[in-house]
Parts: sequence; C-alpha cells; structure tokens
Amino acid sequence: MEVKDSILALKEGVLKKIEDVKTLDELNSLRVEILGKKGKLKEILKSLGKLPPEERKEIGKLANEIKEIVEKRLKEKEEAIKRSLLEKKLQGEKIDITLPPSWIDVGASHPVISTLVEISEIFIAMGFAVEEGPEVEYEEYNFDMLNIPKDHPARDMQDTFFLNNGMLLRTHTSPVQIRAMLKRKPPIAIIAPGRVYRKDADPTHSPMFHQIEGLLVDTDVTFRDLKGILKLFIEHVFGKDIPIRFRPSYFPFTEPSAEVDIGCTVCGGTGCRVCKGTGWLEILGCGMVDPNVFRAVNIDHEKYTGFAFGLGVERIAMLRYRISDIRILFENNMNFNLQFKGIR
Ligand code: FA5
Repeated sequence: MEVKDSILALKEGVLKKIEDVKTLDELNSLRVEILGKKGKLKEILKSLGKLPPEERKEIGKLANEIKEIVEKRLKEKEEAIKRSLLEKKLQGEKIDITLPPSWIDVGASHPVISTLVEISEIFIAMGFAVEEGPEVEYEEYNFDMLNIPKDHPARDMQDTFFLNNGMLLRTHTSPVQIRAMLKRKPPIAIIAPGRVYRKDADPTHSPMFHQIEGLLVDTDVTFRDLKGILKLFIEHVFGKDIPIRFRPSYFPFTEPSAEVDIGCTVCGGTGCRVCKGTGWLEILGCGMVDPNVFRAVNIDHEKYTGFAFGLGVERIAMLRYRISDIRILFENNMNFNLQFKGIR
C-alpha cells in the first residue's frame, strides 16, 4: 500500500500548507500545485492504472475524498483571508467624527461681478438674450455706425484709448448693438454686459469699468416700454422707494435720448461727494434707436422701432453697497472684498 501511504502523507502536508498560507496569491499557487492539471493529486490519480483492481478502487475513492477535503479547506481559507483583508480595510477607513473639520477658505464674488450678474439675471428673466462683443473694437462699430462720424464733436464725449493698428478699446458696449443687428433680424431683445475703457479717473469715473447694454427692436416699441422696463429693473435692485428721474439728454445713436438718475443712497439724497452735492447719481443713458443707426445696419426704420440703454455697473454697485469712491472697487484689498462674502 505504498500509494495509499503517499496519498495520506500528501493530504496531511497539503492541509498543513493551507493552514499556513497568508495571502490570496499564495493560496492560488497552492491550489495549482495540488489540484492543477499537473498537480500532485492528478499525478497520483494517473498512476492508478498500474494498481490491481481492488486497490485501484480503494485508492481512487480515497483520492476523491481528499480532493473534496482539500477543495473545501482552500475555499474556507480563501474566505478567511478575504474577511481579514476587508476587516483591515475597514479599520483603516475609520472616521473620527469628533475631529475638527479641515478649514476651507471660501472666496467671495467681487461686488462688481455679483452686481453685473444680478442685473443680467433681471433682464434675462424679462426675455433678453445675452450677446457678447470684443473689447478691442473697430472705430466703425464703436462710433461711425452709431451715427458718430469722424470729426463729430460727440467723439469727445468718450475719451478713447486708440491702438497702433487703428483699432480702439471700446468706450461703451453700444458697438454690440451694431454687431447684434448685423447678425440678427428683428425682433431683437439682447443685453450685452462687458468691460469698457475711457481716459477717465476720479471718485465716480474709472478708466476701465463695466456696462450693460440693452437693445429691443420690434414693431411698435415705444419710449413708454423703455421707461417701464428700466423702472422695473431699478426697483428690483434698489426697492420700490428709490427716487428715479428721467432727464432729457443727447446721444447721437438715440433720439429722443435720456439719462436716468437715482437718489443717492450714500447720503440719502442730502448731498455728498459721490453725488457731487446734488442728491442724484446718473446710472444709465438710454433712448429710442436713431433711424440713422437702423440705416447703417439695414433695418427698415419705417417698419421697426427700438430702444437702447447702457448702464454703468460700478455706479450701481457703489449705490447698492454705499461705496463712496469707485477706485476702492479696483484696489483688490482683501479686507474690502471679503465683506461681500455671502451677500450673493
Ligand atoms: C454711454 O456709454 C452710452 N453708450 C449709453 C447708451 C446706450 C445711451 C444706449 C443710449 C443708448 P455714457 O457715457 O453716459 O453713455 O455712459 C453710460 C453709463 O456708464 C453712465 O451713466 C455711468 O453710469 C457709466 N460711466 C460712464 N463713464 C464711467 C466711468 N469712467 N467710470 C464708471 N462708470 C462710468
């Protein structure tokens, strides 16, 4: 019974090895070593043919029993290793909820940007689409097509930064009106927020500032529509009690034209350096689109009318947050900027 002894010895050895295995890799190699095609058990089974029939039967039965036991132990060991790996992983992932949280320093939206976004949202809610235009602009779009020909005194109203290539830094967002009307057919309802540049610097004027242009072109657009929409927007930003006045004015691209002032919120209307003692601060220019502008963009001025406006975002931010000098908005002093954290 040489074979029987060696098979029993194999069983003992294998079970001991299974016992000692530490990793899944080791376990897999052991499985191959014993049960694989060239495994030890297979070899014994192959040699059965050389045995006498009664012995062959007994050894065969024994070998199958051992195979089952070994398979069962391998499976149990595999589960035990997996369980212990999972336990180790869970131990490592333990969260101590009593620890203080790590500090995340949250930034704040700049007051000019949050004002610009809030104003844009009011007009978007009324159905205006947002249009964009370049900050480096052609003289033609910034002036000529807006009915401000060369040598027209109105060009001096906006002191301009010219570039060497004959282009300029746009002085207002009105050229986006031209671009929109060249691109689209009426009805047109757009706003164009963006940066503009002028040689200007004092407590209420900055060389770079933001405007939001508005343009509505359709049949039967009237000055009454313009007034209604602007009043709605101002009351939305400043509340229903804010004093508003429309003052007749002049812009070459609108006729009639107006400027809108609101009661100075910095001094409450009594007069201060922001409102230059008048109790009012101008926030926007507006009017009905001049027929010459419609001609320049090939829109039939007999059929269509339109209104346009251009508002100063910094002025509105100053009045909204009672800031007395526009330059503070651009100093980027963190103590100032972070005061607006969470306001919007
Ligand atoms: C214009 O720029 C016209 N394009 C507005 C317009 C559009 C009129 C469409 C009619 C139809 P004005 O130069 O007044 O207009 O500027 C508009 C607003 O920008 C002013 O009311 C003011 O609020 C703001 N603003 C003007 N210059 C400065 C500046 N240097 N710094 C900050 N805000 C300014």
